[in-house]
Order: sequence, then structure tokens, then C-alpha cells
Amino acid sequence: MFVSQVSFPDNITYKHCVVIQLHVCVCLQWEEVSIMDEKNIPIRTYQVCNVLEPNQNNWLRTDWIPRSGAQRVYVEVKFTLRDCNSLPGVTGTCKETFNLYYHESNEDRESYIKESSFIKVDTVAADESFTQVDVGDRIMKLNTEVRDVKVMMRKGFYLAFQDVGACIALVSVRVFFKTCPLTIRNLATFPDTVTGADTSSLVEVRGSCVNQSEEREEPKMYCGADGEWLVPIGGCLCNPGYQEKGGTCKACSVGFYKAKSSDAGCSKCPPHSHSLRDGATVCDCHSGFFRADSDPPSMACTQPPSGPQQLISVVNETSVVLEWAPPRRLGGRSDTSYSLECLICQTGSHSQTGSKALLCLPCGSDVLFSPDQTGLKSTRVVVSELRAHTHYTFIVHARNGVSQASGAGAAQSVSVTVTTNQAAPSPVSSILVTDVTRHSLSLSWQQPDRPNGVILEYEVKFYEKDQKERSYRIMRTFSRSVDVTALNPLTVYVFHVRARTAAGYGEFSSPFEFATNSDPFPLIGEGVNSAFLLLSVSGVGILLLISAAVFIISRRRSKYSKTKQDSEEEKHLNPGVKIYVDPFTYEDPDQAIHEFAKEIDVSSIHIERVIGMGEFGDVCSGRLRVQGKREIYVAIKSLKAGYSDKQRRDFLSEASIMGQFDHPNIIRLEGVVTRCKPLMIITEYMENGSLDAFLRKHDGQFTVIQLVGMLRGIASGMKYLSDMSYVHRDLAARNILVNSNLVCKVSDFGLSRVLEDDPEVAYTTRIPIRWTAPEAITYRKFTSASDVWSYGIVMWEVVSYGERPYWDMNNQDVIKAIEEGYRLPAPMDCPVVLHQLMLDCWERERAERPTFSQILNMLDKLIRNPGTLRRTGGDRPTATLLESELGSEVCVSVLPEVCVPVSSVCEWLRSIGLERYGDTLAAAGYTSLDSLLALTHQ
Ligand code: ACK
Repeated sequence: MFVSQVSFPDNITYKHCVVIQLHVCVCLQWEEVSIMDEKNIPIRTYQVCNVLEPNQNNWLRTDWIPRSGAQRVYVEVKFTLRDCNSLPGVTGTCKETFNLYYHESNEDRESYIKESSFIKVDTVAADESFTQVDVGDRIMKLNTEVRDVKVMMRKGFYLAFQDVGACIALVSVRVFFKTCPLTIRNLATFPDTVTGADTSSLVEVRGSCVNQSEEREEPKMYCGADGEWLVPIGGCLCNPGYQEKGGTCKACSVGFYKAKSSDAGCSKCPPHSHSLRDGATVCDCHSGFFRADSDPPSMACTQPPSGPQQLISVVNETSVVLEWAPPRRLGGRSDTSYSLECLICQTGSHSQTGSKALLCLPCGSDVLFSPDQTGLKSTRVVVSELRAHTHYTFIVHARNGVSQASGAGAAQSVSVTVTTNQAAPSPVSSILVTDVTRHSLSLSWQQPDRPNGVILEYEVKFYEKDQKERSYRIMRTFSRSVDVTALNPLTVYVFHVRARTAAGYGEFSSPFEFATNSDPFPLIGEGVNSAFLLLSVSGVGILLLISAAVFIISRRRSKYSKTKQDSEEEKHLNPGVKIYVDPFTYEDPDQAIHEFAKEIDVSSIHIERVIGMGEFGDVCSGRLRVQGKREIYVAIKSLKAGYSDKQRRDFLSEASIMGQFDHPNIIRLEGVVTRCKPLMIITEYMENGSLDAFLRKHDGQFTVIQLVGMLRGIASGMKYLSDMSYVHRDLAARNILVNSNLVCKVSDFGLSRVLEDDPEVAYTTRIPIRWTAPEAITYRKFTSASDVWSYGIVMWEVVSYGERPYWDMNNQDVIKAIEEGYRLPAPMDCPVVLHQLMLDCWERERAERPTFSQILNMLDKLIRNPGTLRRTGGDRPTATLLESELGSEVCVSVLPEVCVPVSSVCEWLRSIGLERYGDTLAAAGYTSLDSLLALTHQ
């Protein structure tokens, strides 16, 4: 039997429950009855009450209920039930229960379902039944029973209620399933999830990270059968710039930041930084503050350090110990490190501006830094393997992690300039055997890599290998080869060689072993330098070549000495040349003075002003009017009151010397005042004063030709003096006076007698070391050749615009350096020919130096051919190298007027047109001019 469809109320909600809309559609014996509920509200019920008849089987079936994804549904039934006992006349047939059934189906409109298709859920009994009597008091006793059913097979199901003889009224049936509701746990969202099929089943659910968060570990939870979330695992973390607040990720506010995905909240910006927008992942540094790449965002912004302080240098031969104090400001960091810049320097003046500057180039890679050159944590470094007698500038830079970011690395530094001293030569690197016999070995070797001066000799130490060093022999030689004789045949010998300079012996070379022959005839052994083989093959050609070289070199070497002899011969042949007379040969000095100087009446002198201080008193300028002559400007040297006899004689001796000269480049004596006091020496007035001060004042302002013009004047004056056999002894730019026409005149003729008067005292106290030739310093050999040496220094002073020769080196070091072969380098922009001329003036052997006559000739030629002055040393970056280190430059030009120094074998061969022999010589190991010069006949 079918009844019309009736809707059950569905407005009751359960926590975590989904209520399924329920309709009852099929009724069999059940009646739809409206009654009043407890609150007197009319409700619809389904009732059946066939208690009097046996074998009841009354069915009430619902409509198709969609499963909606549920796997277990709950059926809540509200009903009332009449107590059988309260029914009169019912015996045995009355029941107090009903049965609940279900049937799964995909069909939503099944019209007929067999009874057997239904599966029983349960027999439902009432907790409370009611009697007729109760009706008056209570309308009914409402029972509520819930049963759950697993429904997994079909899309939906039907429910059915079977009455087997009870008096029952179904008030409501609610069908629902449970879900775990949408939730956020550990910043992951878990969706609303239907519970599992069984009461014990857990549904695993994967969460998804909330906005602005990322997975820390896969977020998971289990949905229990009761609709409760269980066992949360994993979760998410707020992105950088966001922090958790109420289960979501909120941006960090201004002034705060969060650098990483983490549980942590936003942090306040560290010192010296700020964030201007929400959601900052890092705070920006305040201006002037920086963060290194490796700095964490939590670290305060910092600054580069200030420069290191109190840099101290201690020179020890060719090593320098540098020590400094840490910077005053470390910039808020603790990672200060230091690096050292090493520059090799020389003073020069700028060609355009003329300004003086220290010109520096980076040191070579041969310089050693201990513990290191860069990345230093300590404040002390030992720099070694420097060149001897060389200016170095060391710059210590302080850096820290933000120096690069700040771009201010170069500013944080401190520098010091030092001059190294002498040092012993480095060890000889290899020894070759060139000839072997039964009783002898001929050895040769190359000069040490760093001779650090002129090598004075080599020491060869050798011993029989078996003997070890128990007994050894020593040989000394000036050359780089030695013949070791009186050896035992067929014996192995061990050799060491070391070099000696003025600084002492260097270290011995490592051991080299060579054996003598058993053969009575000499033969070329294993260690023979292949050069000799090659040379013998090259034969006559090479011999010719070498002869040519030796010839050319020796021509050049003897160039000046030969001409010097010529000029000396000339002097002999020219008996008319006036010879200077030493006033000290006069017993009465007044006689000398009146022979050579004119007495001037003091009334004709008009003193105007003091212009300087001389050795004996003031030097003034003024005017002199001698009768019959026009008035001229003069310089007046006076002898201050209270002088001794000796001082009077010394003072007047200068006038006696000067009065003998008459040359446009020698200061002219106008006369003396000896008859009244103060005693005066009157000379021509030189408007521009002394040359050194004048050049310093006009640094860089003259053309090379003007400078050469000045030098020419001085050379001319000096030639005149040397022709008169006068040795000046104190030729220096300070003793050259310059007039308004830039004419230079030699002055100051006072030194010679001072030296002779009191040689011991004068030698140590008065000698102008920097200007004086070595032989004059060592054994007071003052000659025109020693004046030529001084002239070379004057040339250097002129071209360097008044620079102090050898700068701030002390006299002892200058003497040592010169002894070792060091010579002043070419000043800035110095034409190569001029520097070569200087070097010629500084030849150790005085006979090798040019004469003033030759110098004058050379300068005249340069002035006539200014093109020759164009090549300057600027293109030689290592101008500060010791000349000895360069290998003495060999001047091979056959034209005497312009010598072109060559620095390589190739250049030399090219210059004499024999470049085709270059390869042969190179293959034989002759790669430097030095090695070539060492070739013997052998
Ligand atoms: O460099 P100065 O100006 O040039 O300073 C010294 C000073 O006197 C002491 O020697 C200057 N002096 C010496 N002789 C002369 C002279 N004949 N004409 C101009 N200045 C002179 C020199």
C-alpha cells in the first residue's frame, strides 16, 4: 500500500552533521495523522496500531535518500509507543518494538522493493511507553533512538520501518552523516571532510598552506568517525615579511622585518637600518651604513674602518718590517683585515706642470710578504727580497666586510716611503762544467739573480764527495769561471759558489757535483756548456762577431780616456794657456790679492740691501760707480768684524782666485775693499741668485733646450777652469749663480784651501759627499775628473729642477751605494742622452770620464740637434733600477756623438747588422749582454 508523500521536519541541526532531506513515500497499514506536540503545535505523524490482530507486518518506507558522499549515515527516529499492558483485551498479539531496515540503490524512484531486499538495521524498542491514563497528563512520551548504517555501495538508499503489532506513532526521522569541519591548523587549511565508513576509521586529509605561507612539512590530519580532527602533522610557515596572527600570515609593519620563513614573529629593524613599507624581508641601511653580502639581516648596518694608524717601518738591508696600529674607528665590525700595496718609487717632475712628485710603479712579484700581502689579520708584515738602495712606498689598507659595498676601500689607508740599504747578493743558481781532465775541472756560472750591488769576487768551495765537508778547499776569482786543478782522477767533487759585494758574501749556491776523468786527454764532459760546442760549430763567424763586439765595446769604453789624453797632449802643445796660481803659494796673502784683484774705494760702493748670508758675513746687493765707467749692480760679500788672521786670509783668497779668471761663465770679480773695514769682495750681481734655489722656484718651467743651455754655460766655465788647471772641488748647483739672462756662472772658490788647511777636519766635516767623486772622498784625489763627477751631479740637479741628489739617503749610504755601483736614475723626462752623459761623468775610473771639453762638445751637438733630446727615460718603466742590476748598459754606437745604450743581445746584434746570429747565441745560452761579455777565447 502506498500513501502520499509526507515531509518530515528537517530543521534540526547537529554539530558536524549534514542532515539529509527526508521524505516518506510508501506506507502500508500506516496512517498519516496530525496530532499536537508537547507545545501544542500540530505535527504530522505516521501511526499504526493493529494490536488486536495477530501476525502484523506493516511497512513504512522513505523516498530514495542520496548518499551525498557519506559512507556512514545516522538515522534518528522520534516516536511514541503505547504500553501493551494498558490496552484492554490484547493478549499475545501486542508488541512494543518496531524494526528499522535499509536498502541501497542507485534508482531514486523504485516503485516496488521486495521485503527481502531490505537489510535490517535494528529492532527498536521504546525507552518509554505510555498508557491511556497518561494521556490526560502528558500528551505522549517521545522516544528518540539513533542507529547508524554503513552505506557505501550505491548512490543512495531507502529506509523502511516494519511494524509487527505495536501501537506506534513516528514523529520524525532525521538522516544525517558526520563531517570533520573546515579548519586551519598549523597555518594549513583542511577542508570539510566526510568521516569514514567505520566507527574506527580515520580519513587522512592533506592541508593546503594559507596565503603568504609555505610548507614546512606536508600538513596532514585525520578525520575521525565522530567528526573530530585528530593527529595534526606538519604545517606551514609564514613567508619572509609575514608573521602568524590568528591562523593567517600578516605582513610585518613598518620598522619591522622578517627575513626567513619561520615560526618567529617580525623583528624590529637592527641598529642603523629601517623599513619604510609593510612586509619588509630586510631593513635598508641608513645612508653611510652598509651590510656585507655575508651579514645576516639581523645584524646592525656597519661602516668601513678608518685608516690604520701609526705605521712604523724599520729597514733592515733589503727587508722592511712594517707595523701599524688598528684603525681608530672599526665601523662597528670585528672583521678588519689589512692588505699591503708595494710601490717602487722615484722623484720626478711633471713635464707639463713641472710639479714635483714621487712617481711610483707596483713592485714586482719577486717581493715577499710575511705572513702575507693581503687578508692580514695581524698588524705586522715583513717585506723582503727588495732591491738595495731603492725607494719604496708601502700603503697599508684597512678593510672590513663593508669596504667594498661602501666603495671607499682606497681611502682607508696609510702609507710610508722607505729607502732600502745594501744587501748581500743572492746565491748563484747553477754551475756548469766547461772542461774536464783527470786532474782539473773548469767551471763557469752566471751572476746571481739579485746581485744587490757590484760583485767584487766569487768564492768557490769544493771537496771530494766522499769526504763530505770534513776537508774542503776555497778558491776566489773575480770572473765567473774558474779552473780547479790538482784534483784526483775519477773522483766526484762537490762545488758551491757564492758572490761578494760591498755588503759582504751572499749565501753559497746549492751543491753541484762533477767528476774528474780517467782519460789522460782532456775531453768535454757531460756538464759542458753546450754554448761552447755551438760556438765552435759557428766557428769563424761568431769569433768575428765577438771580436767585433769586444772591439766596439772597448772603443766605447776608452772613448773618453783616449780623448782625454789627446786634450792633455794639446795642452802640452799649447804653451800659451794661462795656468791658475794658488794664492796660498804666496807668503804674503796681501801680495796675492793685490796681484789679482783691484782695490776699490769704498766711497764708490752704494750698499742697498742684504741678499744672503755668506760663510764670512752678509752678502749684500748694491751699486758700484767707478770713475769713467757706468754704474753697475754688484754683489758685496763682507767679512764680519772680529775675524782672525786666518779668516781674513781665507776670505780674501777667494778674490785672489776669482781675480785670475775671465770668462763669461765664471763670476767676475769687480774688486776688493781691503783698506778699510769691513773687508769686502765686490762681484758682478746675478739677479736670479743661486741655481738650485732658482730651479726649485721655477720647477718645470723651462724647455729641455733651456736646461741644456744652462748646462752648457756651466760646462764652458768648467772647461775654462780645467784648462787653467784649477780644480773647483765644490761644483754644485748651489755654487752656480744665474743672471737675468739665465746665464749660469760658476762661483764660490773657497773650498780648496779649506781642505788643504786642515785636511783631517775638513775631510770629515766639509766634503760635499753627494757631489764628490769616490776617489776624492776616499783618498782626496781632487782633479778635473773629480770636478766632472760633480758636474754630472749638477746635470742631475738641473734636469730634476733642484732635487737633492740621493734624496734623503745619509752620506754613509750614498758612499756605500756608489761603491756598489749605484748611480742616480734619470730624473723625470730626462732625455736619455743626458742621463747617459751623467752616467759617463760617474764612471768609477776617472780616466773613463769625459773631459769638460768633450762634455761641451756633446752639449753643443745636442743643442744643434734637439731631436736627439726627444727620447726620454719615460718609456723605461724601471728607471729606478740600479744600473748594476740592469747589467751595465753597453753603448755600442760607433758614432761618438750619440751613444745609444742597448739592453739586449738582440738589440745589440741588430745595431751592428748581425742579427742573423741571434738564434745561435740564444741557443748557446747567451741571452744577456753580461753573459756575452764574459766570453773568453776558450
Ligand atoms: O741663492 P741666493 O739668492 O744667491 O743666496 C745666496 C747668498 O748670496 C749667499 O751666498 C747670493 N749671492 C752670492 N753672490 C751673489 C751675486 N754675485 N749676485 C747675486 N747674489 C749673490 C746667493
